[in-house]
Amino acid sequence: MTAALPPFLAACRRQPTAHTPIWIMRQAGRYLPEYRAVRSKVGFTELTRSPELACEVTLQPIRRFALDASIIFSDIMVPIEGMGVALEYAPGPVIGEPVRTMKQIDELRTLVPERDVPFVMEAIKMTRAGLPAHVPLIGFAGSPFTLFSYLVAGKPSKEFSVPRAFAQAEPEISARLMEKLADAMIVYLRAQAGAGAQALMLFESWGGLLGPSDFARIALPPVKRIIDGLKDLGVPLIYFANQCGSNLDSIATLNADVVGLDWRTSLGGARKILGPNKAIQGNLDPAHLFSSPDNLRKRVDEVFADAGPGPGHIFNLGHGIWPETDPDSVARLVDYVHERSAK
Ligand code: 1CP
Repeated sequence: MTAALPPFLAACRRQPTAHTPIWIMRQAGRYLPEYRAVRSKVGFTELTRSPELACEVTLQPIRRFALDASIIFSDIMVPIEGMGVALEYAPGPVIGEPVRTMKQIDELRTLVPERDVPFVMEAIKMTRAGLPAHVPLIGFAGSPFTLFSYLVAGKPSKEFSVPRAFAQAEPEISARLMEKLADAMIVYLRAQAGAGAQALMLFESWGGLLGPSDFARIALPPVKRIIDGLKDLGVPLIYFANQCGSNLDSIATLNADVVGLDWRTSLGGARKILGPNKAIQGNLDPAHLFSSPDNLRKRVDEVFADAGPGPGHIFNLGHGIWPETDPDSVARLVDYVHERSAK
């Protein structure tokens, strides 16, 4: 007899669950005093390269809250450093030399995860061993367009006008870079699954900057390549589509199991476009964690009402938790989601 799937994995497969599972994007991070204590001793890069410390900060939110999933502590730029790109975190990624020529793309090292970023797989193994059985571990990577945005811009940006202009001016160079990134993320995510990651998530943090036709032409093909390149693993694939409410028609064509949505996008509306074969994840506004306990419950009720009664909803924020958030508010959120959805 096989044991019942943990609620998070069951929801990824749109199976009924005893309660709606919840986890929180950036759940390991600066809003937790215990994370800040670790960070006061080591830099961010060192933290990502130490399996012991990455494991420790990954487990911190799991010890504190009744979360239904864990996400390995790392950053979307870690494999990019593994491909030979020098960068610093300040706190967002700043690239020594932005990548804008075919020559630079050709010179990017072909990622061999076990050689170039072995500490990520070590951290996954240690964390899996330290997690309770009912809390699955999520591995992740950045989407090619999001990674391309940082590589071409060279630093974080609100509008990413430089990479967006570059994608128009240099479509062949752009497509080649994103294709190379897609191939690297396929081997990277496969290695994470091999080390014990039970679901894999792609962060499309900046694809929402593109209008529907550019999104379909530029951002979508390399994502499709990744998802099709992982499907045989049999682990749930989550595509976080930040601010992509206008791009759901093309996202519906992906073979992803779960689509993550931000708070500007209606979960119910998205379900209609995405169809019955995809679960949804989201989408409380991180600002709502600053409201009174009563109002927070009302906002959570609204998310549930929007998502509808069917299975296949994973509760989450619509984007990463803010560093100023009170951890007690997170505890109230997690407990209320469980209580309200208990069957
Ligand atoms: O000072 C610090 O501690 C560094 C801040 C920080 C942290 C905590 C960075 C730099 N990265 C992280 C961890 C991180 N990054 C996680 C941890 C796992 C968890 O969720 O608990 C994850 C999943 C990421 C992924 C990531 N990095 C994304 C995609 C998710 C999203 O929020 O859209 C993006 C866009 C990045 C780039 C990045 N790295 C760091 C920062 C501050 C940023 C954002 C920069 C920007 O705004 O453009």
